[in-house]
Amino acid sequence: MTPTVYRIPFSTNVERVALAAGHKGLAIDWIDVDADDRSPVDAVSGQALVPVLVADDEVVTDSPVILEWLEERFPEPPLLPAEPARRAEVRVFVDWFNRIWKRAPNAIADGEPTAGPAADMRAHLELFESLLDGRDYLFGAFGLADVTAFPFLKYASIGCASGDAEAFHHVLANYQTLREDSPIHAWVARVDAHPRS
Ligand SMILES: N[C@@H](CCC(=O)N[C@@H](CS)C(=O)NCC(=O)O)C(=O)O
Repeated sequence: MTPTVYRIPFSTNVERVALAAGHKGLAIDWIDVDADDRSPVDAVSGQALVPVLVADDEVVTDSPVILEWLEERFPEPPLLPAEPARRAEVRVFVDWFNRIWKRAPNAIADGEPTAGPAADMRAHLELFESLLDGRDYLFGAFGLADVTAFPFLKYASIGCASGDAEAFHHVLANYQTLREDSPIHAWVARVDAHPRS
C-alpha cells in the first residue's frame, strides 16, 4: 500500500513526513496543493492544513499523528527506540517541541513583542546543543526527535530557500543565530543527508 499525502511547497510539517517515510523506504504518492486554494485538502479531511495522509479508507491529519501512524504501520526500520523508557523520553521531547518550542516563533510571526520569545528561542538552541553533546542525533540514533525538529531547526543553519516567502520560516532563520562551532550545524547537515520520500 502506497499512502497518498497532500502537501504545499516549503511546508515544515510535510517535510517531517517525507523524512520519516524516506527512513522507512516507503514511497508516497504526493498530491501538490496550491497554498492559496486548500479546497482539495478540505474536501478530503474537513480541515485546511497539510500534511494530510490518505491510505485506503483512512484519513490522517496532523504531522505528529501521521508520524506515529507510519511507525505503527511500517515499523521497520524504526523511528523510536525499542526500550519503553527511551521511547517515552523521545515522545516527551516531541510533545514539548510541538506544544512549547513552537510558541516563541509563532508569537513573533504573529507580531507579538519579540524580546521574550527571542530569549526563549536562544535558550532552546542551547538545549538542542546539549542534546547533541557527544552524539550525532538528538537522542543518539536518528529517529522521531530528529524528524520532528529538523524542518524547523534547519533554518538556523541553512536559512530560507529561495522563493520561500513564509513569514514563520523567516522568523526561524532570523531568530536562531548559531555560533560557528555550534553542533547544530553538523546535525543539520547530517539529517539533511537522509533520504526523503
Ligand atoms: N499541527 C499540524 C499543523 C499543520 C500546519 O500548520 N501546516 C501548515 C504547513 S507546515 C499549513 O498547512 N499552513 C497553512 C495555513 O496556515 O494556512 C501538523 O503538525 O501537521
